[in-house]
Amino acid sequence: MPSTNRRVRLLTLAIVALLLAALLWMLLGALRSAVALWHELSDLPTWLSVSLGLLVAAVAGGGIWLGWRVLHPRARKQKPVVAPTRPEIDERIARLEQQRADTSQLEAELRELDKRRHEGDVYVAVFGEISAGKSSVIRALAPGAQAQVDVLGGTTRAVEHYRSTLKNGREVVLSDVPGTREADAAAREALARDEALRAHLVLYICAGDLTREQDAELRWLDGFGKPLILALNKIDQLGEHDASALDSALRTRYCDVVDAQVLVSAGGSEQVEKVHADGSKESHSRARPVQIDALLAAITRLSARGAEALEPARETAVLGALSQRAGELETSTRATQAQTLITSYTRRAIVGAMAAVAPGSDLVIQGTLATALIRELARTYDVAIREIDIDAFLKQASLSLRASTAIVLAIAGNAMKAFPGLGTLGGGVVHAIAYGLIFDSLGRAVATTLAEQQQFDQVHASATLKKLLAQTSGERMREIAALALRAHQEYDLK
Ligand SMILES: Nc1nc2c(ncn2[C@@H]2O[C@H](COP(=O)(O)OP(=O)(O)O)[C@@H](O)[C@H]2O)c(=O)[nH]1
Ligand SMILES: [Mg+2]
Repeated sequence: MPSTNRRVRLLTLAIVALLLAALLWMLLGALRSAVALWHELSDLPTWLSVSLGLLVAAVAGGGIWLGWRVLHPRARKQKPVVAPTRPEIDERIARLEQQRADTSQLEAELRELDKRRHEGDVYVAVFGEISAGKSSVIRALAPGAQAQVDVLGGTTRAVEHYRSTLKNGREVVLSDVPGTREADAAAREALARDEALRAHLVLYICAGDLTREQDAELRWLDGFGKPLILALNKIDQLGEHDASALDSALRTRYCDVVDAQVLVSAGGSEQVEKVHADGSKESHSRARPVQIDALLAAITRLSARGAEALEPARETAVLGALSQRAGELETSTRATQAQTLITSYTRRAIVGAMAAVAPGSDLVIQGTLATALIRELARTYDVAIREIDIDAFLKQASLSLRASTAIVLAIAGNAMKAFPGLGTLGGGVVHAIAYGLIFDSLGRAVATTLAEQQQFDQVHASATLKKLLAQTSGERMREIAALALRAHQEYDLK
């Protein structure tokens, strides 16, 4: 007797063969129509056949072009950043403060925003890879200026500010984010990005073609709508021909992104060796010639409108970044609040189980307690939740729990063996730990759903609950065991 498997395969083969035959038939039909059309066209007057031919070519060309555009979407210009208003940010920070979140960094950023607005200076952030020549550019633009070190936003890493007067008399503050060690590259980059957001004008220094990351960075900076200058440094190293080729390649790529592109040679210094007549050698450092006139002109032109006119784009950038950071703080604050709730209810569930005169052999969720936990979690996450949905969810959870009672009890039993001290507490403790595991899992499952979906999705919560009940990582079980031990001690004292 042929197996069902074989029959299914034979049937599939027959269907595939039929489909292929149909496809071949259609292709032949299309070919025949095309040949017939060709004959008919050649009978027509020339002007008509040429027009029809052109029409067919245009339709075909259009189709190919459409396909190309769908497969190769053009790199779009960065969308402008949408920032919240100042009162919105103030309100969110006040709310976070009420929830005892650490808002000191956000407040420091707001203070810095206000401080720079009141000062009225034009801030120019000098941005670029390590060794691109940022510090050299600053030395060339502001010879002799002393660094003022600012510690911003509570970070211990510093941003250096150099005050300088341009040739047109405009006073600017140039900012540099120093750092040379690979180890702190990520922190330095984050600080440099924040400083670019706080500036009125951004000067992007590169010393060669841009990498994919630098390209993304430049486009990201453009999204804030502030004047952006791309300066290709170290052109003395490139030679005239290569410098001009790279310059025009960058111009083609970034004409929509930057407001000015200049070639510079910031100088720096080099070691030169002098050979004396007696053959002895002497080495000394020599300053390279500086070429920054085009850069000076670009900064002068783009800062001509003054700090006040450039302020709105700066404020948008800072408020946008603040909004994102406030969002991260809101998320972590809620997670902490939810965890505190879950721990407190898990403890209550454990105490309840220990106090029960005769724990049942089935594990049924303690309904009142579970309802209260879910309601409090919903309040934490600002999600409206209906009583009827909580009831339905708990009913479903109890049913699937009943089916896995043996597993949960086995896990609790293993925890007892693994954590010294629990074993001596007696039989009821296994149930107490099982309840602890159930409440901890229930709370985490509901909190995850609320956090990820901003709504109470029962199906998602049930699936997460099942996963968490089976997942008994050492750390979680240790916490639950510790709660059980403490609850037992307190319960015994009564
Ligand atoms: N050849 C050449 N070297 C430069 C130029 N500008 C800077 N440098 C050198 O590049 C290296 C890094 O410069 P630096 O300003 O410290 O870069 P930063 O890390 O971006 O601040 C130093 O050795 C400089 O002397 C330039 O225009 N031409
Ligand atoms: Mg430097």
